[in-house]
Amino acid sequence: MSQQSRRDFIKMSALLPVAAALPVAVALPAGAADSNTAAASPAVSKEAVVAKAGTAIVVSTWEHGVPANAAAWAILQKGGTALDAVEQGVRVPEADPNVRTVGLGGYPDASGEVTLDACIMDHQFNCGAVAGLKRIKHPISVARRVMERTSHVMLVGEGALAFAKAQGFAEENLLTEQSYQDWQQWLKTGQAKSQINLENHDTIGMLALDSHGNLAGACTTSGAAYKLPGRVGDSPIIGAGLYVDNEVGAATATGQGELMIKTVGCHLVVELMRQGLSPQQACLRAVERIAAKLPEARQSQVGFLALSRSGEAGAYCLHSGFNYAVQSAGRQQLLDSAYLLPDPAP
Ligand code: SD4
Repeated sequence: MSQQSRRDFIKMSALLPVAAALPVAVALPAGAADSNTAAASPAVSKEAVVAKAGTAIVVSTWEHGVPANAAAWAILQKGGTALDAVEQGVRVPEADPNVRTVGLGGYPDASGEVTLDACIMDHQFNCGAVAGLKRIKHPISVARRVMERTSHVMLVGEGALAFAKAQGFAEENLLTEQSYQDWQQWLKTGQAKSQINLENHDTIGMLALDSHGNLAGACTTSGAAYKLPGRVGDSPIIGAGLYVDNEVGAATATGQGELMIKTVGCHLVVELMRQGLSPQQACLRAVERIAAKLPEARQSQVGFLALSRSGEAGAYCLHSGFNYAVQSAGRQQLLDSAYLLPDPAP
């Protein structure tokens, strides 16, 4: 969604009295992989999104989750693993230069360098992560190699790049002409701080349950636009931007990563599900915790997305404007997340 259309969407949502309580569903035609289809008339859904028992489901953050889910679904419907599905799924926005917050074409840091954060986790607590990775288009696949070929969980910066190159990943320029122009414009405005706000936080987090009953998750981002060089958000941090416990469920997050790090947000969501809350209730409780404890919550966006081991999905966010894509057998949807707080004054 463009910044303008998201602003319009935020304004529009604020006028809908029921929006804070109910997810709004946009049913997509079977096989649709184009976020433009989200313009179809929305319908209101009171039902939890649940996959049929024993069948697969994949969920992911934002509109670019729709084509990402389609790639993941191609694996899941053939009986493939959730781990393969989430890796292949999030590679779609990583490779798309028009997705400005993930992979190629992502917003750079304040020095003009595109640096990427990603992590992946399977159903057996195996996990891998990279942070501050430059010049490699698919950080999620490097994260998987960290998980499978090293005894470590996370590699950062130059070490992560050296590892990626040793693993055969090609170096390439990730700063597209558009991202360069936008960075130049930002420099002219003389803003010293990184920019992350209600319109600028479209990390992809993806969670899948496969037909073998196993969960996996992936999260990948270019992080906060024009961040201080070296800044790492929640997205590559296990427990903050992603967590999977196959006995309970999985959660991923989008938004201002510092808030998820301070609350270990995704671990919190999974632990709340362990106590018996539904995915949506667990996401709500985590958002409420953030709103109660962190004063910056008033001006920041945070969205959690969760999937239980029985295939029920749910989400909650701080402010209006977060949506998520769901794909299960015969069903493809883009849902507006319920939200907690009124939008901050402009
Ligand atoms: C971060 N959570 O780096 C990420 C930013 C983002 O959707 O875009 N989230 O803080």
